[in-house]
Amino acid sequence: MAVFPKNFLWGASTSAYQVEGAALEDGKGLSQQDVVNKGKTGFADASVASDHYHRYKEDVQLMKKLGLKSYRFSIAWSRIFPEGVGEPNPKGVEFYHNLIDELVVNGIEPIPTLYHYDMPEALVEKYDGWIGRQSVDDYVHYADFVIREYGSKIKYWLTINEQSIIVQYWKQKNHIPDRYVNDEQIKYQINHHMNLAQAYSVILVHKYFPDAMAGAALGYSPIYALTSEPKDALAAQNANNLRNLFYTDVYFKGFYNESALKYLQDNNLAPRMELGDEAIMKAGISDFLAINYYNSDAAKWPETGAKRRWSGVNLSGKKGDISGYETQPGYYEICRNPNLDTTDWDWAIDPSGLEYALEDLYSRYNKPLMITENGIGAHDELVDGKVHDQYRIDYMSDHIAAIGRAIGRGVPVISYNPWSYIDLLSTSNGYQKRYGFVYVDRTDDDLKNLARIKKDSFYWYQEVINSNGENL
Ligand code: BGP
Repeated sequence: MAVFPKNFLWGASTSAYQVEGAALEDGKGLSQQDVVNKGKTGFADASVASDHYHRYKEDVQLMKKLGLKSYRFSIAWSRIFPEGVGEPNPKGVEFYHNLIDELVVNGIEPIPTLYHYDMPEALVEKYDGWIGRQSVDDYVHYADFVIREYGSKIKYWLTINEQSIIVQYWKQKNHIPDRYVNDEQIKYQINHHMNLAQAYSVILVHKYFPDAMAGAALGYSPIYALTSEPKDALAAQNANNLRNLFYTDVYFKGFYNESALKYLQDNNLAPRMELGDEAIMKAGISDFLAINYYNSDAAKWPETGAKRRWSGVNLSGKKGDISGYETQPGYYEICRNPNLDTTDWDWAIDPSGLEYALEDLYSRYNKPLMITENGIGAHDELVDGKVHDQYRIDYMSDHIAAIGRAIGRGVPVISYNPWSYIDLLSTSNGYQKRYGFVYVDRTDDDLKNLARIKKDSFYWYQEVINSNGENL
């Protein structure tokens, strides 16, 4: 049974600072990720990454071989405006024209993301980046230029990548000046500024290119109740409000989820808003939602007297090393789901969760959906010139089957752009955690030759695309 529509956009994803390198070349300014990643010990930084800036033509040829119908990438704000504002950098502007043209000529739909964690460092120095309200105007200046410049070649614009994850891991995803590091309200303030920026970019796409569509790419994990105890069901609902609907309600209704906002207000965490902000959010309603789906979560009712705790991480790649789970007193506590296996980084593997998310989101908002990330981070090994990544094939084939089932029940899914097209700088573990269909021959401390090597999953995905999702 052919469930995937004929024009389904089989694709893959990357982001600028994780793949491009050339961090200070051809006039590019530093981004906050160039700075944040320099501070991580034991991992590569963003200065060379996968050298895509110099090898984009070779990379696009490989994409063509793979059979990609779409490629999701991000535009580095600091390549276009090295100081964040002012005059555009011609070489930076030219690079994305070249990349987009190369994709189009090879029959691959370019899907650009305007912002993927990489605020220009100059604006962090000037007014603390997204913490400062000026960031909204400067983002609009950037987005206005980029949308006009490339818009005639673009059908789908992704506005901001993963506001939810930027809130959850605000210190890793932003260069936070020292004086704010204990101020947890700041993350919701950053998010509020991003909501305005994201709404404005939707408005700009509609203004200049009424036939194009725009939406955010959201890190999205459905949340199950740990047990059938009614209190656990309530906890799961609360967690869904604060971790998911807090974003999607803004994108599609133009206002914050009431339960989540009230909880933040009661705990002095709510964003400060100005008169007229809601009108901006309402004017910039998204055309679709793109989700980055890796795992589901579970929640239970927190114990009386439980203290607030924020999300922990696993930075070792050894199962069980996660440093803790989020607790919001009187609201929810996130916990491990005993029914699911996890990756080496403790991310629960749950294809049904993707099906659940697609159905839930479509029934709430009735807007088309894209999958702009999905995949498994692993310690891939290059042996005799080959990478046998059967675990990646298993992971993706189960997730694609889940998408097929959701489509079969009427959910309009436009694309599948798994993470990642090629190995790149993992946000948490450099080159020790790989995601690509294409192996890049380098390690964190040895650049080697950066050669591109097709993994087993490359050949498998080629056949998936070729059969339009029939042969998994
Ligand atoms: C998403 C990001 C990506 C990517 C991916 C995997 O949150 O949008 O940029 O890196 O997660 O995360 P990690 O590299 O930490 O494994």
